[in-house]
Amino acid sequence: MKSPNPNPPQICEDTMLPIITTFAWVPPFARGFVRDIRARWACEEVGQPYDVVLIHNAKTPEHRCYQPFGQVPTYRDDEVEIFESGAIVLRIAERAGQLIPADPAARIRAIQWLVAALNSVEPFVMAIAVNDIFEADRDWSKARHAKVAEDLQARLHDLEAALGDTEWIDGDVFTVGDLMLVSVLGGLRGSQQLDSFPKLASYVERGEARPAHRKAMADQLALYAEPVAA
Ligand SMILES: N[C@@H](CCC(=O)N[C@@H](CS)C(=O)NCC(=O)O)C(=O)O
Repeated sequence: MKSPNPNPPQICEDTMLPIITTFAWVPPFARGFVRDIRARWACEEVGQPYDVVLIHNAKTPEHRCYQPFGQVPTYRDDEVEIFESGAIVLRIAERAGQLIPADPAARIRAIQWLVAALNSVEPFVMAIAVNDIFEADRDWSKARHAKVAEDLQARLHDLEAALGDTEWIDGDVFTVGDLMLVSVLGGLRGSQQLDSFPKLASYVERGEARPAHRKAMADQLALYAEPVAA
């Protein structure tokens, strides 16, 4: 295995469980939104236990060896160490042979939706979060809100049309595509952005009601309820 990191988190030899790396602490507004939720959720869906390694600072050279952009999550198992939540979810699914159809056409459609979630939907979700939360103190932020919201609404309109009346995005089977779409749309939790899209809103509700999502979310929230260890 090519390991660019001289000090990667070590798989615990007693358990040999995959490791998900995430932040030891995040501000209250970010709790429930940190992207390790995607890896946790995928593990819970396929019944894969995992260990969590907490980091206090992602911008160190050591962590950047592992995640070049100094972000979380990262993931490591007995064969790979990778970053990017999309790649991580795919790895967990492929390793388990679950959440990803065996039929080649259905398989690539599931991957297509995972990529669409990250590449065609998430930028619009992030744009409004960046404008309204991270850059709320800039003098242009309030003026820019309407345009960012308009762009997001247009994208949600198209996504709702693509979903139609199906239970999941490609029919009646829940795949990595749904996991990522629901997770990305979950970034709008607490806003009114889904109010005009009842089908999308129930789709997110269905996804987040899955026991695996509930467990993953509860575990992330429990982590941030704890005082930070030094
Ligand atoms: N495309 C990356 C995005 C990772 C990302 O934005 N992670 C956030 C936490 S949810 C982070 O580490 N933010 C800190 C930063 O960017 O400095 C992925 O999906 O894994």
